[in-house]
Amino acid sequence: MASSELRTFRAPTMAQALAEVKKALGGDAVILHTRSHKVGGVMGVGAKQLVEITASSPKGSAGGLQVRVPARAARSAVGGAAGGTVGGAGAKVEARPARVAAGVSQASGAATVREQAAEPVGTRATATLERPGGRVVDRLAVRTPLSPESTKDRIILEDELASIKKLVGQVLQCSRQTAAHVSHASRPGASSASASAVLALGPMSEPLFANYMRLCDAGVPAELAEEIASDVRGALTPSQIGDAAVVRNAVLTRLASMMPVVGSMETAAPEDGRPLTIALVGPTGVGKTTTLAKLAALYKLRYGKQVGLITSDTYRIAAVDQLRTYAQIIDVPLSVVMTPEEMTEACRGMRGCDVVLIDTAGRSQHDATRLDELRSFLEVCVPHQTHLALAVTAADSVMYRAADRFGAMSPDRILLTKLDEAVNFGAVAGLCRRTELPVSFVTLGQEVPDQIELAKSEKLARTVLDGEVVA
Ligand SMILES: Nc1nc2c(ncn2[C@@H]2O[C@H](COP(=O)(O)OP(=O)(O)OP(=O)(O)O)[C@@H](O)[C@H]2O)c(=O)[nH]1
Ligand SMILES: [Mg+2]
Repeated sequence: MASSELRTFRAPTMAQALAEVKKALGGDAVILHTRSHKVGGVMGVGAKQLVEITASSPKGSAGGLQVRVPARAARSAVGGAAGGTVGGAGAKVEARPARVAAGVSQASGAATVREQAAEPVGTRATATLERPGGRVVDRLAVRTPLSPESTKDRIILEDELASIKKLVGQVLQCSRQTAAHVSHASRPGASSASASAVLALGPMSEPLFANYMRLCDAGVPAELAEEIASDVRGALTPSQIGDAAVVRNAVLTRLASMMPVVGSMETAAPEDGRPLTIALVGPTGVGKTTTLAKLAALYKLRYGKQVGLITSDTYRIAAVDQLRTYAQIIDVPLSVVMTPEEMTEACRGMRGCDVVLIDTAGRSQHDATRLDELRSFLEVCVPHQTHLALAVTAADSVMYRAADRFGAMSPDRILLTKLDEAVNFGAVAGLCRRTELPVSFVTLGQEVPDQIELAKSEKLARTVLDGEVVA
């Protein structure tokens, strides 16, 4: 190629320089060299970028650089065109979209600039540059500006942007979920097994994920939260799973189903002819005596039943006085027993009552001897109902341990106390799953005879999910 056929074009941008090339040498001009450098300024300050292209007309291009663009890169660079693009070693080529795309000049072995039909662009690609001998000399960054000229281009570009936005959103959500899972897994009490189970759940819709995290924050055991999320995801359609209200309802329903309740205050006389005999057991200070007084008042005042009270709590000095005061206020008889034999006797003495309520001494779940002793009292009075009273204010692990140890008393229901003081309620779901027992009552304050309610699954579920007692 004669040097007289070479021409050098300079412009502030590659696009402008290419335009100059095309204007002077036509669309089939061969690009032999490009470079960009800064000119002017003082010690680099105020210098301006200058792009320089050395090109020749097609007929004198045999010694030029051959440019090969991988098909995929070329497609993304020119919106589907299979041709290559232009440039020289280390060059950046900015071509006007849909107008200038590049192709490999197979015949000449040099890079050429060609006019192409309108092609949507807006992406970036790299091209491998080879000299005619096959040696790779550089990679070419191809960038096309986001300035679509036709409506069609704009629509395609908008579509592409929308799908990129969606993809980025999914990636962000995924990483948020992973981060949340990891932080959840690193909380005290979260087992590594449950952490890996959480991760196995995979991406969730935003509303489902929010509810799932709420359950975890509320203290619902991880495996139950996962079960709920997984069941809800399986039960809802793709459009429902994105609807916050639908997801919340589904989560509440599933959560409620995990917390069965007794549902009514039994008042019918038992078939064995004895008075309906109800015992309350549980750890110290959970509210057994107070709740017993509330129940006594309910049976007597609301249902007009003949009520008798028995207490075996003679360990705490004020315990008997406490119950005696309630008994006097409600106007019901009270028997105090110190041994199982006395318990048998007291039960016999209450045969004329409709309902006999038995208060027991609070026991530490760690005190096996005292627990055995308690059981010996219960064995002789054979309650029709044994409520395991647990304060929701206790740490989850304490409640679970208490539920395990008091299992020896054969409770047939759980009575939840101090909901008014609790800050989260998720352990209730764990308790129900662990014990497979329904909840009988919830208590919501110290006042006798008020502040006791029959437990309702839906209310419990909302209390758990929202973190506050539902009125
Ligand atoms: N905030 C609140 N306090 C309660 C509730 N129930 C009971 N209490 C209070 O809890 C404290 C202990 O109540 P008790 O009824 O004596 O508890 P207990 O389980 O009988 O205690 P022991 O017999 O010592 O094992 C008292 O101050 C009660 O007023 C409740 O639902 N909410
Ligand atoms: Mg007591």
